[in-house]
Amino acid sequence: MNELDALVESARAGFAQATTPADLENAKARFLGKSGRITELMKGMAGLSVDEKKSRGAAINLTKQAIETALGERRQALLDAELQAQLQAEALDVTLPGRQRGQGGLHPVSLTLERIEEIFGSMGFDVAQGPEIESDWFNFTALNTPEDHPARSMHDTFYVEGGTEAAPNLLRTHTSPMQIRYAVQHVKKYRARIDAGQGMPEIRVIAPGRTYRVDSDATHSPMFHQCEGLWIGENVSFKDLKVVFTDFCRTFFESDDLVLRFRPSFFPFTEPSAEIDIQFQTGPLAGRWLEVAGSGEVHPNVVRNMGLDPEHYIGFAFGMGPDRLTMLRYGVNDLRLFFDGDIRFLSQFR
Ligand code: 2U9
Repeated sequence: MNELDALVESARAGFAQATTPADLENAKARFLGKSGRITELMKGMAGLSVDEKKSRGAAINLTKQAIETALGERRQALLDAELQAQLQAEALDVTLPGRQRGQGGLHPVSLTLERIEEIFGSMGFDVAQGPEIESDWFNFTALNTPEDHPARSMHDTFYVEGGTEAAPNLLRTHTSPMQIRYAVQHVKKYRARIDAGQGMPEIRVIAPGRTYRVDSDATHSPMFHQCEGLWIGENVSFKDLKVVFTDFCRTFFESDDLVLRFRPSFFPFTEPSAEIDIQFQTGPLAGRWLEVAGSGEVHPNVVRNMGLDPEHYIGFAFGMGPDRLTMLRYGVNDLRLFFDGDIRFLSQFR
């Protein structure tokens, strides 16, 4: 290989070693720059004859062109590599699923509460909401619950700071205290009319909401929901309770042939009292008696605590667990699923 061919080879090797455009410019300067190898060769022709200059000059020019071609190829190769790297770095996987805007939905128990409110609303019931931290008076005493009743023990009820020993504060164990509050307000509003013997509009209210008891297993959660109802007037009987609650259950479960059973029971705040069982005639739960609520005629002492004369005013009350109604409606067998917060479970109900 002659000296000029060797120079082209050495330039190719130099360019190949350059891995960045800056490297390549440095390599270019060594061969094609002002004091590079080609310039040196040109200067070396000074002592040659005219003919020798002609042929040597032509040979050097060819060499220079070959080096420039090699430089151009390497430049392009570096640009291609840079583009490839950039494409790879910014690669988009168009097969990935798009980012979805999370669609919210109501909790299944909230759906049940809305349903209950709508059905009782259509029967003229007001919806009352109020404090979850209650006084012992509203939660127990006003509801005719004796001082030594086991529900008042710390094993069953969460007591909280802020009260006194004589009047402790607690997390309400049912929503009945809200109905007492509602009834007391109502009676206050119509006091003059009541005292004048003109009567008052009937009290018709439901109280849905969170309640708390020291209890935790597959069918009990320390926080659970309740919805209680109250209808007080001058002539509201157990028959009215049966009609109202039967209508509610048939509408709620969308089952016209649903059968109800009122089983004698006891609650301090109602007398007489009854547990309410339902029986589906069709579907997966058909034939079994399922307990859904407690109920009864409001105890005279409780009517008196509303500020009314139990000789003139009477009515019924009931209490049910929307969590349990939701389980029955959707066929869910573990209450805790509702409160674990697993979105995969909860999003199935919207
Ligand atoms: C007032 C007077 C009486 C509400 C009632 C029940 C019977 C009852 C339970 C059902 C399942 C609670 O959710 S549960 O654990 N409730 O059995 N509740 S009568 O009685 C009242 C309410 C308000 C002023």
